[in-house]
Amino acid sequence: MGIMDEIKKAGKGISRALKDITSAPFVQEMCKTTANMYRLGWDERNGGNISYMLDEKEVGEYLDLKKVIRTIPFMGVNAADFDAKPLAGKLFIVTGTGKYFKNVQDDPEANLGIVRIAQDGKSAELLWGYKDGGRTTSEFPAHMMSHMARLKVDPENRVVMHCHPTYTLAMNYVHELDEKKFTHTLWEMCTECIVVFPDGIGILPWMLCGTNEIGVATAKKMEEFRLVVWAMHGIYGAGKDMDETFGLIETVEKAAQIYMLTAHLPRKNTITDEGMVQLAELFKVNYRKDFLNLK
Ligand code: 2HA
Ligand code: ZN
Repeated sequence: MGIMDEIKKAGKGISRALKDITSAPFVQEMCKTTANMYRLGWDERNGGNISYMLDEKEVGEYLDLKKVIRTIPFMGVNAADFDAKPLAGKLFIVTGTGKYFKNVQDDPEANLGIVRIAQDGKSAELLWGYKDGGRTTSEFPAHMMSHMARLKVDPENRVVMHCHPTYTLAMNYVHELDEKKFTHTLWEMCTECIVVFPDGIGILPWMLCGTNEIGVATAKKMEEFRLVVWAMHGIYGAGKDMDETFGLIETVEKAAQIYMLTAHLPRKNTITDEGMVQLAELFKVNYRKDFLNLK
């Protein structure tokens, strides 16, 4: 066999060795999570988006990382205002703009994409997915800025998730949108709330979504909170993996549901602030003491 044949054979060997991407744990996790979120009614139509930072070595088992399908410019931002350079070279699996969570599981390659942030921090290189010409979520700037903000305070952060959970949204219309009061009300609704989100909930006033401005404002809150409510729109969560991030939003939504089921009824009982301190101490969580009303 000549040298060229050997090279060709080796090349084929490499491509044959790549595993089936649709069976990759990170694709499966995206499918299962979007399906769960849809089932829970948090992501009607094209509502919601997820971005999940991936390990390059792991993705390399499934994709040829040198093969860029196309370059995707960031939407909703002026190139001059937005710079994702701190994430240059990082890989993300991201839900597509205009795509329905309902459909992800049946066709992940059309509804999801794997992108690498370009060296200039101004665009994303598509490595897989968006097979019908799709692009990253319209909230990609908010996601990338949130990743940058969370990584500064928690190097293990990997996931940013946005959705429209029903009771959390309902609560936005009837409860004061004050971070301390909103968090405190939710902490009172389920015993485990202060343990699950001891850092509380940040709140942004209603703002135009899909813009650089809401991305900047979200990221600023993310320096302090893993959960940020977008008033009268939805919620952002961030965490080290899909379960943690989903669990944060799920716990807020459960508490908001209890609130909405009881807010119009005379309150007979409550979890006390002293009780919450005992919980936080037992589970050794660093909680927002200024969000309690301690004597
Ligand atoms: O992707 O939820 O905020 C649709 C949205 C925008
Ligand atoms: Zn939304």
